[in-house]
Amino acid sequence: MSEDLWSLHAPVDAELAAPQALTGSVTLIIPTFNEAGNVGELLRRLGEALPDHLPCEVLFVDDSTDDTPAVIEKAAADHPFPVSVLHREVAVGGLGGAVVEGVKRADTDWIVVMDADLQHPPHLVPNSSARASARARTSSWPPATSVAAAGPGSPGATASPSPVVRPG
Ligand SMILES: Nc1nc2c(ncn2[C@@H]2O[C@H](COP(=O)(O)OP(=O)(O)OP(=O)(O)O)[C@@H](O)[C@H]2O)c(=O)[nH]1
Ligand SMILES: [Mg+2]
Repeated sequence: MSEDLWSLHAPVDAELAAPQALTGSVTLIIPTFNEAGNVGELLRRLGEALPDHLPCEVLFVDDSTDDTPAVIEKAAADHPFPVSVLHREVAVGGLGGAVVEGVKRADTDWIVVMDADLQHPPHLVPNSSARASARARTSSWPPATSVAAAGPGSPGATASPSPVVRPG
């Protein structure tokens, strides 16, 4: 299967098919539940994948009962991009509620939602976000903030209000 599900779900468009320059800043929202064994490796892979010029921050929204927040905080010091963790004592809404909480706090142009369990390839984040950005530029409905979500097994694009790209 192609790594880029955008191309599987969106109409083929020469402009969108080509590598794009991403316009704007990105918040990576990563919901976590007991991912202490994965978050260090995930941040390491993100560090390799995210280009220096991409204004990007990582926000973990955590409902864990293990030491995931402490592992994130320790690993965060090793990365050039801002990494923060919001630990919720009460997991209102579970996974979905965590994503909503992250979206509320993000103030960047773009939001990418990805899992912490290493199922979503970080190296697809930059270009997939850029393609969402390009699509927004050619769209008739300019969203103030658009959402690019990373994840396998779900639609590559939705109608509105935001373009959704899933680079996993
Ligand atoms: N904050 C928060 N994160 C959650 C919760 N449940 C799952 N997650 C996280 O959400 C992401 C997706 O969860 P998964 O259990 O991997 O879901 P999935 O990918 O659909 O299922 P698998 O195919 O079994 O991996 C992971 O990063 C989890 O740690 C929750 O209740 N709260
Ligand atoms: Mg998973």
